[in-house]
Amino acid sequence: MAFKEGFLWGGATAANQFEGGWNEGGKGPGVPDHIRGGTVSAPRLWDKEIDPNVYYPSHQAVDFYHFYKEDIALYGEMGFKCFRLSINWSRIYPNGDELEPNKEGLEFYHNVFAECKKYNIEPLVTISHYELPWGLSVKYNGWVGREVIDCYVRYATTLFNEYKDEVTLWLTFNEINIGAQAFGRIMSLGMQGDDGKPMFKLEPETAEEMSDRFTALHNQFVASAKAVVIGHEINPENKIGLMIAGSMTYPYTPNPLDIKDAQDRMNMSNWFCGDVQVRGHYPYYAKRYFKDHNVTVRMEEGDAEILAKGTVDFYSFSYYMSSCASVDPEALKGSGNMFTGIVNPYLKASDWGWQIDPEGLRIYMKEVYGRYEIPLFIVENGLGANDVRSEDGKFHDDYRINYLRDHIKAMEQAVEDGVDLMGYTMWGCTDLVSASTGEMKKRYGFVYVDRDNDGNGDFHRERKDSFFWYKKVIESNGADLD
Ligand code: BGP
Repeated sequence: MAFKEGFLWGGATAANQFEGGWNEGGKGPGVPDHIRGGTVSAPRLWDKEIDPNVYYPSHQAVDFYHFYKEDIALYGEMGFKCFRLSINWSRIYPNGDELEPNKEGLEFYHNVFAECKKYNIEPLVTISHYELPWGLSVKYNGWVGREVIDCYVRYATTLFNEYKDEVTLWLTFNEINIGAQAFGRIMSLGMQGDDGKPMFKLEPETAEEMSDRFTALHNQFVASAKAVVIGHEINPENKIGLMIAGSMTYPYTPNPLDIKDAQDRMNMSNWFCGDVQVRGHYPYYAKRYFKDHNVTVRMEEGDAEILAKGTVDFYSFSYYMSSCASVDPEALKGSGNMFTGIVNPYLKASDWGWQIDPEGLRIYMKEVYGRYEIPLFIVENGLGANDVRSEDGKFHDDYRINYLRDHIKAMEQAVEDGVDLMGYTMWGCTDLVSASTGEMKKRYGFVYVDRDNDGNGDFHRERKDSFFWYKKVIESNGADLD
């Protein structure tokens, strides 16, 4: 048996894509509440003012806020050991900088954790998953403002104290390395955008803009490190992890220049944040990168000590796809999980153009484990697909089962190779809103939700074929993948 006893099988979600109830229970607006839906070809737009006549996917999302009992019961039925969710920061601190939390918001998650307990499901909580309170975005240009560190620390401390008896597994930030890329400015760093313009900045950044962005990311590093220290003080049982958008970038050819290009990309888009958060200091290659791009990161005295003290307990990551790097300007570009790269001729792509690469998961796990030697946790993996109801009225998502089976097999091999893996939470276990495109049509779930791209549907839930398959996988602790 490859997977150890107590292996944490489950599913993963994020409040802004799942929860809805955007202005209920005292919740304030968050950055995602200002972002419209889109598609691959029509990027999501960022609005300074919320337009009451426009549909914003996060406002209702798939209404976990009202369906949480039903959703968690379905997870119980599948036998989940673990449920990854994020807490919506502006549900707890509506504007982000209040001194006292919103009691009704705290109560909501007590109720959620009580449901989890009924089915022996362990919650894994992301403290911040692309959900900065709008108030902090406006006042400080998001994480660019050093003040946001204190707001985050107050928020995280509230959570550690409040849920001390309910939660011991935490992630400080979702996919923190998205902030190391220009497209992470709004979504990950909560910075202000250009009114009515795409949330993913398409034009190249100036050196000044890059300096702001890397300062914002630095502030997240400091905030995370502080939270790790406090979280351990409040409850020594707490296990607090980082979370990286995991990516494998292969050299497109054996041309040493392609190899160096792939290495540079892996360094700044993947390893950089992990190096800071696991090793407790900036890696050597960051200096050269900052110099080449005229970037000045505004750090303060004492930050280095904080980073060194607040290193994480485990390395969690999302993994969907891989890509290639090439210095050849003619090489064909593909689309992907916010990272784009060169198309790999050995791989097939999903309907959304993400290149499917289970073997890449095994390679990635071995690379990460060799580098850090701390436990890994796969907290996102899955296939976004357009599920169509069959004539018999059901959802026969064998393509999803195939994708998941191949990835679980690869993960099993990595464990056999000697990698220490804590668990696996499949992304979007209940259909939810896509982060990159804002679509509902791009579905990941074991559970179907009646909701479309324009906000129509009554939210009722249905089990897909993959639901019954995953139940068997969990029951057999990964031995039965048929
Ligand atoms: C990750 C995010 C998730 C999730 C997932 C799938 O980057 O952490 O929030 O959405 O990607 O991406 P998408 O929703 O764009 O298909």
